[in-house]
Amino acid sequence: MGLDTKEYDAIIIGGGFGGVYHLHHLRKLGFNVHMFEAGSQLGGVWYWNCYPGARVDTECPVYQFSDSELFKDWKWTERYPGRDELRRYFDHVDKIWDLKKDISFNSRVTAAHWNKESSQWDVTVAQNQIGGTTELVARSKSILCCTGFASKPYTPPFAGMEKFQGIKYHTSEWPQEGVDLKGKRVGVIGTGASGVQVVQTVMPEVKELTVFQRTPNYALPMGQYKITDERNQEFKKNYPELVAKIRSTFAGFLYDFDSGECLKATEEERRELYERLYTTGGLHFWLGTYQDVLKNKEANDTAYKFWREKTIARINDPATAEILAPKVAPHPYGTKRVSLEQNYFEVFNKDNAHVVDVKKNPIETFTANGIRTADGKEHELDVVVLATGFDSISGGITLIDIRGEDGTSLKDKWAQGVWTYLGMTSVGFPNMFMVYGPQAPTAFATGPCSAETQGEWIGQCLSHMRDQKLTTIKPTEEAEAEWRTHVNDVGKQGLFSDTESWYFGTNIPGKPKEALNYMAGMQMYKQKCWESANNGYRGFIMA
Ligand code: N01
Repeated sequence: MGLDTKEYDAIIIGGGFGGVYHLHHLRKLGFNVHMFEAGSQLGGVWYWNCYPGARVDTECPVYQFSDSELFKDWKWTERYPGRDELRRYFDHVDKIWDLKKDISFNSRVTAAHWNKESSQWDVTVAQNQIGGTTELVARSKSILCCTGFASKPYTPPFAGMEKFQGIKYHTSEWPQEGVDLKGKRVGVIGTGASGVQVVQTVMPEVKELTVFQRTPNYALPMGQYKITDERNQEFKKNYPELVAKIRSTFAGFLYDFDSGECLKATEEERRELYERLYTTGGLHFWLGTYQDVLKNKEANDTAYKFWREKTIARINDPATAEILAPKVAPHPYGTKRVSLEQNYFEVFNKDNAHVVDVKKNPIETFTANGIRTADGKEHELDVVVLATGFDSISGGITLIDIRGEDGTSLKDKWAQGVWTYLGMTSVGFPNMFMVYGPQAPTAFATGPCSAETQGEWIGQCLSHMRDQKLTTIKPTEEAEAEWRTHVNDVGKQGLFSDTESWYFGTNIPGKPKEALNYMAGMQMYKQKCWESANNGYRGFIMA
C-alpha cells in the first residue's frame, strides 16, 4: 500500500458536475485540493452512461456552469445535448479551468476513515494501472463526497440470470466501445429515463425489441431541435440575465410553476395552458404547470387525463395503449420522474416491438435463451438491457467505507434512514461534506446549479474555518434531527410520498422509505443554508 505524502485541505471524490465545480472553486479560494475519479475521464454519469441514446433532459443553456469564461468559446448544438456532447463539454471545462493536474483518474475511493490523532481523513484509493490495482492512502483535512445520485447501479436479483447465454448490461455499465445490436433480439427491462432512451434509439437497428414494463412512464415529447449559431449568440448576449433567472427558480430552470390554480381555472383556460406547455416540449408540462397539480388529486387527474389523451392518440393498438397509458392512472401524474421521449410511443406501432406488462405478468426467470414470464412464454433474446435504475441519492456515498469519530460507518448510521444537516454534513463525521446527495434538492434541481449552490456555501465555510484557525466542523445532533424532520415533513406535502419511487428509496428492497430529496425548492434550500452561515454557523460545532 502506497502513501500519498502530500497533505490536502480537501479531497474530492468523483469528477461529475459536483466534483469539477468544487475542484475549481476551492482551488480559486487558495485551498490545496485533489480529486480522485474512478473513471478514466471527467463527466461522472456522463462518462459512465454511454448506453444508446443517453441524453440530458434539461435544456441548454441551463445545463452548464455559470462561469461566462466557459461559455465564451462554447457552442451547444442541440436543445437537449447528447452524452458525447456533454463529455466534450467536460473536456472544454477541463481545458479552461486547467483541472487535470489535480486529478487522479482510474482511482476509486474505497474507504475514508477519520483519524482522531491527526484530525484528518485517511482516504484509501484503489488505482487501476497497467499490471493491476494498487492501493494508495492519502490524507486530507476534509473530504467532499461528489459521488452523484446515480452512481450505484441496481440490478434486481432475477432468478436464473447466470444461465443466460446472451449479452446483458446495466445501462450505467454499458461498454465504452459500445455493443453491436444490429439484427439482434433485444430485451429492455425498465422504463425509466434510461429505458425510454434505449428503446427509442435501438429500435431502428434491432431485429426484435421486447420491453418489460412494470410501471408506465408518463413521458413527454422532448421537442428536440438544433441550436443555431445565432441562438448561441443570443444566449451569450443574455447570459447574465439567464444565470440570474436560473438562480431564482424552484429547480434551477428558466421557468417555474404557473401561478394559477388548476381547480379555479375554467376548462378552456386549463386546456389552453396544458396545450401550450405540452407543445413547448421538455418538462414544462410537469414543472411549469399549476402548483396544485402536484398537490391535489383532483387537479392531478386533469393532467393525467390530458397526457393520456395525447399519448394514446399515438399508439395504434388499443391493448398496447392500455399498457403504456392505462385508463386508470397507476400513480398521480408527475410523482415519479417524468422522462422526455422522442417517438418512444410510436416504437410500439412496429410489428417487431412488443411490450410486456410485468406487473400483471412478472418475469419468472432468465433462461439460457432469454426470459420466461409468469404466463409460461419464453421471450428469446440475444441481448438484455437492464435499465433498472440505481440505489439512488444515498447509495453512491454508502458504497464507500466511511468511518467517523467513533469508528461507526456512515452505512451503519444510515441503515434505518439518512441523517444529515442541510444535506451536506452528518453528525460524527467531521469535515465531511456531501454534494448533490441526500436531503438536499438534488433530484429536484439540476447538477450544475446544485454544484454551484452548495459549492459557494462549502467554499465560504472552509474559508471561514481557515480565517478563524478552526480545524473541525460537525453538525449538532439537534440541528441534524430538526433537518431530517423538516425534509420528511416537506416530502409528505403533496402527492409524491404515496407513490413508490426512488425519490423515497422504495425501488430498493429493504431500503427505508423516506424523503431522500429536499423538495421545497432551491430558493428555500439556499435560505436555510445561508441562515445558518450568517448566524455563526448555527447548528454546527466548530473547534
Ligand atoms: O432508473 P429508474 P433510470 N422488474 O429507477 C424498473 C436520471 N437519468 O436509470 O418504476 C421490472 O428511473 C422500474 O420499474 P418501477 C433521471 O433522474 C436522467 O431510468 O420501479 N422492472 C423502472 O421502470 C432518472 O430518473 C437521464 O415499477 C423493474 C426502471 O426499472 C434517474 O437517472 C437519463 C424492476 C428503473 O427506472 C434514473 O433513471 C437517464 C424489476 N424487478 C437517467 N426493478 C436524462 O437526463 C426496477 N424496474 C435523460
